[in-house]
Order: sequence, then structure tokens, then C-alpha cells
Amino acid sequence: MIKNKKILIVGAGGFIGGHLVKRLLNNNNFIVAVDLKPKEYWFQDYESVENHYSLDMKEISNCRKVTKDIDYVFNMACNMGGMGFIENNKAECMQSVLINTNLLISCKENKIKRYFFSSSACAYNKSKQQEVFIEGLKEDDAYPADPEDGYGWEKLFSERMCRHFMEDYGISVRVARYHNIYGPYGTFDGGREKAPAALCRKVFNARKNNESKIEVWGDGMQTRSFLYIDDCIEGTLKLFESNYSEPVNIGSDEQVSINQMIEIIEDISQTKKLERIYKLDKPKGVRGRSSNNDLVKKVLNWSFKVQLKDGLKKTYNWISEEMSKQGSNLSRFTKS
Ligand code: GKE
Repeated sequence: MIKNKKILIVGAGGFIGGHLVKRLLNNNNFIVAVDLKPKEYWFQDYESVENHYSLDMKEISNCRKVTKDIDYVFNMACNMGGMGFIENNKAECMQSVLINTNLLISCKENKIKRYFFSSSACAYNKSKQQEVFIEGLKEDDAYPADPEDGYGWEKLFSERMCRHFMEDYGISVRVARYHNIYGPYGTFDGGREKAPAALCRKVFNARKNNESKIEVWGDGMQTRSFLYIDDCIEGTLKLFESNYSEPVNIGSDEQVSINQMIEIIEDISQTKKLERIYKLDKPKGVRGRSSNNDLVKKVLNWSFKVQLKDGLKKTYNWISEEMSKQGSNLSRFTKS
């Protein structure tokens, strides 16, 4: 367990970053938390932390400032979202390369002891994800390179940047490829939300408004595996403390179709089966995706624990509480 360290968490106002701050707060660690977002949009915000609101880490001067006297850096920051966002904002997504690059340069100058980069399953070659049910993606499947356009290219490039900083300058790096992380204190409206949160919101709304239909992007047969946030944080910290410096999957191999996930959410919310209006012109991404966990089991002895139905229950409950508070407005976390 990491203790007595000075830790910089970039992207701390976001979903995974916020949970990581909470987890690392104990054990006499001192946390420096940074996010581009203003204070009111942070999902989690702790007083005992040195918080830097509205700080743009695409600027190297900011990176230099906050990496001074730091032991460990977690880069959880990028301009991101679900399919609806990344498919329509490729240039925005690619500019996150500046965050990782400027942070690495600053970490080298300030002699940081270890650097973590949050990569994504979007780094994997698209041609290996064209069937509904696929074998889980192995780490080698990222090459030959043909990742998700925009967002995935940024992740793959930044992974390599980490690798070369390790090879050329001796910086200790750890790289996780996250597979669709979900849970409370994440985006559920406004356009950046991923499928689990979006579908919880849609089912909640249908129930509340006594409607019998929901809109689903694609034909609902596309598959994914989803990882609950608590498992994500455990896997991340295990990786961080390990000796393994290549990219590794942090994901679940419980592969489900979007239709199956909707059925689980209907069960959780005790909603009768909703009619699904399939919107085939909406962003769909790859046809099938799941995580192969052989390597992560071998090198970290880690595996996900939370089944989708259990994680979705906690997520649905949190989203429905938030939505009950906000009425018909956008969530208080959403910068419209
Ligand atoms: N967002 C969203 N909202 N997706 C929907 C919806 C909806 O209302 N209805 C159906 N879907 C479908 C999408 O069309 C897509 O086929 C699937 O659910 C998953 O969408 P997603 O959760 O937005 O994103 P992806 O898994 O395709 O991609 C995400 O992958 C992660 C890594 O595994 C990326 O957006 C990144 O957020 C992330 O790196």
C-alpha cells in the first residue's frame, strides 16, 4: 500500500481521478489534485487535499509547477467521453497528447519516482473487434496499429511516449488499458456519458415519466465488457506497485450485449420491459469488445470482483438519487 508519499493526481475532478484521490487519502499520503474543470464540476472534492481547480495541464508551465517535490504522478486526465463524444470530437481528444507529453517532460526535470498513464481499450486494432462476440483483446492486439480514430490514436501514441521516456530517460512508468469503467460519481448526461450511465438514466427517466420506450444507439447486439470503479482502483494500484512497465488490460471479461445490459437495468429498477427504439445512425464504435485477462492475472495476480449486475445496481441507485435531486435540469456535474 502506498504510504507517506507526495502524490499528484491529474484529472482529479473527473470520475476515475476522484475515486483515486479518495482511496489514496489515507496512509499519511499528501495529495495534490489538479483538474481543468472549475470547482463546481468536480465529482469529488476533499478538503484535506491541495486542490488546483481550473488548471490546464496542456500548458507545460503548469505541469512544471505542480510536479515539484512530488514522488508519484497519476495522469488520469484527458478530454474524453463515451462514443457520442469521442466520435464527434477527434481533434479535441487528440490534444490530450499535450497533457501527457508536458507532464512527462516535467516529471523528468523534477525527477519523479513513478508515472502512471491511463490508456484505453480504444488503443486496440479495430479489425479485431468486428464481430459481436470476440475473444478478449490481448495486449499484443494493439499492433499493427489501427486504433479508434482520434481518441484511440492519442492513447496509443501517449503509451509509446511513456515507453520512450522510460527507455531513454529511465522514468519508471505504468500503463493501464481501461475497459469501459463505470460507477457512481461519473458522467450520466450532457453528451459525454458512456453506455452504462446513459442507459441507467434512460431507464430511470422512462420509469419516472411512465413511458414505455427508450432510445438505444445501434441495434443493441454490440458487446462490451464493463469494469466497476472499485475494481478499477484496485487494479490500478496493484499495477502501480508492481514491476510491470508494459501496457496491461484493466478490465472485466464479462462480455455482454447492450440489450443484455438494458435487461439487467430493467431488473434492478423493477421496470417492466421497455420497447427499444434502435437508432442506427448514432455513434456505435466497434462491434464487439472484451478484455483478455491472462496477462494481468499472471503479472499482478489481479482479477475483477464486482459482477455487472452488482456494479450496475450501485450505479443506478446513485444516478437515480442525483436525478431525483436535479429535476429536469442537467446534472450539477455537467458543464453544458
Ligand atoms: N454512450 C452511449 N449512450 N452509448 C450507447 C447508448 C447511449 O445512450 N445506447 C447504446 N449505446 C452503445 C454505443 O453505440 C456503443 O456501441 C456501446 O453502447 C458502448 O458505448 P460507450 O460506452 O459510449 O463507449 P465504447 O465502449 O464504445 O467506447 C468507450 O470505450 C472506453 C474503453 O473501453 C470510449 O468511449 C471511451 O470512453 C473508453 O476509452
